[in-house]
Amino acid sequence: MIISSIHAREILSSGGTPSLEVKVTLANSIIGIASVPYGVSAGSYEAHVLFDDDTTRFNGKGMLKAVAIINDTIAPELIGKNADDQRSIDEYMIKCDGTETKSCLGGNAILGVSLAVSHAAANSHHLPLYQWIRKCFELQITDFRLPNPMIVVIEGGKHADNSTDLQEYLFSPIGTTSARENIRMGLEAYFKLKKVLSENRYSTNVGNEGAFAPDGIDSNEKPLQMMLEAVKQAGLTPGKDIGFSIDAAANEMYEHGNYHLKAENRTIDAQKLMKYYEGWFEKYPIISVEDMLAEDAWADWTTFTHITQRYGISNIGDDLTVTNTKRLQKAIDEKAINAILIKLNQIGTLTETVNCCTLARKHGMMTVPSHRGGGETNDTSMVDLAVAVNSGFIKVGPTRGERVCKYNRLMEIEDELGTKAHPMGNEYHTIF
Ligand code: 2PG
Ligand code: MG
Repeated sequence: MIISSIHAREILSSGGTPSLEVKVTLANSIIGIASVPYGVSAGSYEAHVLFDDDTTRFNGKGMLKAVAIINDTIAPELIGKNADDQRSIDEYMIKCDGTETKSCLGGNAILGVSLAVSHAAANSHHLPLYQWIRKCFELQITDFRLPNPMIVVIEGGKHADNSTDLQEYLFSPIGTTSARENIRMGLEAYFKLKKVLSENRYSTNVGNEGAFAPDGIDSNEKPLQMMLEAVKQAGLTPGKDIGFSIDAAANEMYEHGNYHLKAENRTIDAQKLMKYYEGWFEKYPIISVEDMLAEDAWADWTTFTHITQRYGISNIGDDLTVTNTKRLQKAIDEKAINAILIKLNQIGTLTETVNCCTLARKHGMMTVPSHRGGGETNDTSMVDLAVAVNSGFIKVGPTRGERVCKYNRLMEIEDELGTKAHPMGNEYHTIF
């Protein structure tokens, strides 16, 4: 399993701006290929994305510097090493970088190599990536509990600035015992939502993630009303077949200690915002919420976790925790969350991502691997990761190639595992 070459190149991400693809070749000629996404509403504590900052190309967003770092700096160091030693390869890159946020080599460069190495090793062992992740990290998990889909259906915030202040409203289908069927139910309700939007005279154009981005919506609650109507029109039972989820990406609404709701033309403090949300918990079948408060508002997060727990709702950290075990440990200590979003590129190596999932599991927390907003790619490693660690959900947009390939991968895994797979369904809270 000796690495014989590592080659990176600049590719285009879903937003039309560059990203990275890395190919690792082993001495036995087996290859592993991975590409790296990045976010639009990235949290401040995420691993550094190394862009070129050369304004003559892609407005400075080129990735040729990261490509050169992989080909000229990282590759010579790793050639000759054993691709099976994922942990030591990742640790070696972390050490070479030497910074807290991977600002020297770039989190994007490091993650590209980390993932491509894992794909090469998995291929070499003739194992699907999810099986290899379990094996190489010696995860003590034997069951396969396939994640439910968490499907973005309406988007706003930084992903569609003409729409709601909150970034994402999602359908979380939980009603069937098949990942494939849950995906189907979620998408059928999404199609009905298009009809409901039109009936309410809203545009059905879409945002970054392929979810609807209704123009000129003047209430952040309105999407929930229309989602309820759509689920009913699809012949499904809200809360039983499909729960609702929200990602406020509240940091983007946070201004000088308050939250600015532009669509509603008002600015409110955290207490009022939490009351506003709680009103929704009374009326709608909300099963999980994410980043409902700013990324450093720790005390408010703790208060909010108490509120969500009363309603049996998962309070998910994303920008708050950035897949970082240090921030997750703080969140555990402060009881700030009870579930965590997982994004490989937030931390920058497969090893640290798996460590974060393991810490979350140890504390009974559901993990939710997620796509990225504007700079997504066709890479499906996040799905294999979700299956490897028995995540409750995977969060992905409803349409567009770079999103549906994640659902297609999940369905492929379900087919492959056959009766060995037990989809999460409504047991997503439980850690298996
Ligand atoms: C989020 C993500 C994905 P972005 O906030 O959860 O939807 O958005 O990748 O833009 O940070
Ligand atoms: Mg988020």
